[in-house]
Amino acid sequence: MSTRGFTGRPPPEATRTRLPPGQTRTEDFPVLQIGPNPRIDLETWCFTLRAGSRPLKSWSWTAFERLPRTRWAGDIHCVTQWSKFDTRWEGVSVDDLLADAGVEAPTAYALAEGYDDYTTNVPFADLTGGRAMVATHYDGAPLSLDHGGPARLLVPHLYFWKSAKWLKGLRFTQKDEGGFWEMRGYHMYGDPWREQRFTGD
Ligand SMILES: Nc1nc2c(c(=O)[nH]1)N[C@H]1C(S)=C(S)[C@@H](COP(=O)(O)O)O[C@H]1N2
Ligand SMILES: [Mo]
Repeated sequence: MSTRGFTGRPPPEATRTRLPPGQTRTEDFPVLQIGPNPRIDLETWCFTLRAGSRPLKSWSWTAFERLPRTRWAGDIHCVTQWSKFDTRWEGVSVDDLLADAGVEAPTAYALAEGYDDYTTNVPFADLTGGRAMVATHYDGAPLSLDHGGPARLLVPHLYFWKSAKWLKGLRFTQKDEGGFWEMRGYHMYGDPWREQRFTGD
């Protein structure tokens, strides 16, 4: 049986235990972003790890494609109150990126940066230990431009604004520096289970 559409009935127990507080399940995959889609050419696409302004390592698309692959399936939660269950992703784990770069995290914080100049901060511990990837595939197909292709950050245990689309790089920062939404009132961490939507939550 499908659960399409809002019926006005409370969600079944199985759905309820998977829904963080204040969230509603959606079957769609809404597209949310601050501006138009950037133009990205795989020939010039480049992903860079930086410590402050110092580049640690860059990968071209060809080099990136040779990295070990990781799969993850599970639920994602947007601060605008939709959750989507059983999403399937594939990409390169941040652990494998660090290993390939031959570096250890020089600081405890990171800023993810998109090709549209969007930024969002995530503690580095939340990006490692298999908890985050640079996703290139969704549901078995290359990630669409609308959803952040060719590569986006995926940090599914935090609200989805932390999953920066059109990822250009990760920058280690000395302090926990707020990104685009964090500077505009969103929570610095963004745990959906603790309903950390806004500053002070
Ligand atoms: N580069 C970039 N990444 C971004 C955004 C953005 O504006 N630019 N918006 C964020 C927000 S607020 C959300 S809710 C999700 C939406 O991802 P989706 O469009 O794939 O659902 O992307 C996040 N990542
Ligand atoms: Mo969002």
